Amino acid sequence: MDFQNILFEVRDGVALITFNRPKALNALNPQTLEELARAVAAARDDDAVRVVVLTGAGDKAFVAGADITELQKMNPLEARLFAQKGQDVFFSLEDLPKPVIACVNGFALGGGCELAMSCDFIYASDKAKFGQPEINLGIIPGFGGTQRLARLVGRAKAKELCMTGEMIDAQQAKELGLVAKVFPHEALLEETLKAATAMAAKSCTALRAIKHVVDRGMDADLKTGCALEAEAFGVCFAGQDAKEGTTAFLEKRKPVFKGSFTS
Ligand code: CO8
Repeated sequence: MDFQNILFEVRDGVALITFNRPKALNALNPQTLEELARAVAAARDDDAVRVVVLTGAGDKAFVAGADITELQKMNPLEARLFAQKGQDVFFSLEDLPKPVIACVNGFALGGGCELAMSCDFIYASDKAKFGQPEINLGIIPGFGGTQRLARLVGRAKAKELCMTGEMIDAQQAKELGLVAKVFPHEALLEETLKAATAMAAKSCTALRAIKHVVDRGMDADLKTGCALEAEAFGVCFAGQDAKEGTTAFLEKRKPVFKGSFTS
């Protein structure tokens, strides 16, 4: 695949997408967003990809936001379309029927924080910093930040972070529920890939069902969410993985899951 601003590699069932503009702290320009959209589609369509990991090149940043050089030149219509493009790409990550882990190795600011929040969960380096500093540029988050941050950390804290532009460290982000785990900086990628590879060996039917039910259930009332869960629980039994998992337990052996994301 022909990419200039990202690296895309697949190993042991895991697609690793690396934002690769370290001189601009991996800021998202229109081309990078377009390449991300193509990489997500490639990960979706390849049965060999069972888990996706996003990270940033270099030692300093995951993604330091939308590219401010580009923002500075935009008229209202261009800004509206760029926001929509980013939101569409981030929704494609949420809609991917495979787990997506954000491996946040440094600054995750503005669009970078919004990108990480569109993943299923975030593993962060102890040097990572999170924030929505758009207020300092005279604008607001445009890639879903006002919405996803409020859903993850609560309305008041989200408003405080967006209104002050304050940066928080990985430990604070973990305490707020934004980050799932914090690792020493040097160990982050290895630990994330280890977790991703272990997840890649699990039932993809069950992984897809968990993602679907948690995401759709969060936007519904409890009874509707539980009804979705019961449906998806039943669907798990339509594939071979449920039989394999329960049988392997009773036979005291490791299960071998063969379900496919596309069937
Ligand atoms: N865009 C473009 N270039 C950037 C960005 C960025 N977001 N962030 C850093 N860079 C560049 C710097 O300009 C600098 O380039 P150069 O070496 O050519 O001068 C290089 O990266 C290194 O950065 P610094 O020298 O500033 O590094 P420091 O370690 O001193 O500071 C910071 C690191 C704190 C991360 C600092 O670079 C910073 O504050 N960056 C901007 C962070 C920010 O405001 N992000 C939000 C951007 S707005 C946004 O994301 C909106 C999303 C929704 C858009 C909706 C569409 C309209």
